[in-house]
Amino acid sequence: MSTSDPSLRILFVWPDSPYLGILDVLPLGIGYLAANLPARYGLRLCDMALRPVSLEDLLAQIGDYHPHLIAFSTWGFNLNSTAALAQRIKAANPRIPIMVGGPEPSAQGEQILADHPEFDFAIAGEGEFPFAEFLRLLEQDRCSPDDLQRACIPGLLFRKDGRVRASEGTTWRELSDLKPCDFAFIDLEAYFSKGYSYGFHARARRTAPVATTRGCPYDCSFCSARKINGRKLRCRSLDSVVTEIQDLQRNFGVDGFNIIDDNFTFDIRFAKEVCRRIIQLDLPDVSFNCPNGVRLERLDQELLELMKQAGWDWIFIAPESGSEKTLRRMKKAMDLHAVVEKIKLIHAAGLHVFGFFIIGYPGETRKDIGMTFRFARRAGFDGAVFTAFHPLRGTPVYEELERNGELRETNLNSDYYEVSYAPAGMTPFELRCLRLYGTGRFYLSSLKRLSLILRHKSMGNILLFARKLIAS
Ligand code: B12
Ligand code: SF4
Repeated sequence: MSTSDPSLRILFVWPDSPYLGILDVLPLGIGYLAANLPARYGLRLCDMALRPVSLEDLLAQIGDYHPHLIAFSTWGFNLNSTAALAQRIKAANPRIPIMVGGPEPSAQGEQILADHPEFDFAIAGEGEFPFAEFLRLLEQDRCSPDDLQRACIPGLLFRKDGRVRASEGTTWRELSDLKPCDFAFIDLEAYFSKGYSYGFHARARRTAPVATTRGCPYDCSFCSARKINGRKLRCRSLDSVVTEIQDLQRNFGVDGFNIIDDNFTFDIRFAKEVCRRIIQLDLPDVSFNCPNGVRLERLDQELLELMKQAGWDWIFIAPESGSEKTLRRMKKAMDLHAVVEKIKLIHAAGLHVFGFFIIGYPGETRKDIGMTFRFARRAGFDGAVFTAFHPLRGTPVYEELERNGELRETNLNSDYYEVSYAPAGMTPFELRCLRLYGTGRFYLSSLKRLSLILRHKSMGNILLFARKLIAS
């Protein structure tokens, strides 16, 4: 990727985090940015989650490489480590600008720069286009606040006269020209050798994420995906999806593909075409999974049969709650009777069904949580996970809780296993106990479910998950 005398040198950093222990998140954002930048730039990645790097080593790398920009990819779970590293880098190298992008800056918008003087710039939303635009200016030494204001790079956040400024416009573009993630740059092979594996695959040894669409038109009040990818569903070209799958299989030996779209089946015709093209590829011994879940109202018999034929074993859906009251509050637009009917359809296609549920949503009582556990047990799910509600910045429910002074800030920069919120009348400890109880009862009340989960090849992941549930 880097040339011998690049016009710009960019050092990407993917910081480690206590919530990244099971290596299930890849620095995909960095892989996409790298793939979509002009070849004349020199790019390096310091992946501190993959290989332990001390602060001294990082500072030495910076001294050696002399980057023109240091760029962090930042989620909520690594915000603390990003900020701590940026402070130390700034103290040692005050002239090197630091930029952050990713889910957390997208969710926070201007607040990320207001709270963190150690970050010089941020980009909210999809990064490929605005980052390339920003680097074009940096290359020409035109990054003064006036230059940036004039340039109007969508999603860019910067400071002018001590105030945070945001450029107008959305960063969401059609995906026809988007190059897929550069998996060699993020060293997928090294991730495999460290045991990276994600999703529910019966046989796969090497799994990789593939995105076929971006965007989600739904309004779930706990979700911040819209802030990153917007509401309009945009599809990649079928050819580029198929080529990416073939390349991953040929170059990295990938045999388990995780479609990580927010809403793979939203455009049901597109999803069917993807499946048909996968079937035509006739790849031996590969499996597919949608580990983020799909909207069940966008599933029909034909699609389910195509998914089965293409290599899906499990369908993940996210009813989130068994309480109609909570579902209304979540703006989930989910009909629980329809869930039961769709589960029958999924089973009829020879597929297993896994459910995601949230407990402890604002306004919930023990009765609501009990309804969720009962619904999960009785609706026909073969597997389920119950996570405690985690308020994410940039979501309507977070803003509502903040407005009402209901937010007990415990550890928001963490993952869903950490119980960082409990609704009025409950404690985080009680929610932890309820989560264990609900999970235990779900699996122990059905021999079929228990044996299905115990026989599963992803058992290593399941055990790690169970350990997290108990330890948190
Ligand atoms: C697939 C997915 C996962 C996968 C992992 C995918 C991976 N990267 O390997 C799995 C299922 C493992 C996962 C796990 C979690 N996830 Co998740 N996940 C997603 C999902 C659907 C897509 C993420 C993704 O990889 N997209 C593709 C890449 C290319 O996008 P990206 O990283 O955002 O990068 C783009 C931009 O952000 C930006 N960008 C990124 N970095 C940088 C850097 C710079 C310098 C610039 C300029 C731009 C930039 O440009 C990139 C290209 O456009 C998003 C929702 C969404 N639509 O984003 C939620 C989402 C990111 N996840 C979320 C959460 C909360 C989690 C968990 C913490 C939940 C949990 N179980 O506890 C865990 C992570 C912790 C853990 N250890 O398990 C939240 C994040 C909120 C936040 N502020 O951090 C999201 C937004 C969903 C939500 N509920 O709102 N997730
Ligand atoms: S939870 Fe899923 S369906 Fe709801 S808004 Fe987020 S991505 Fe869309």
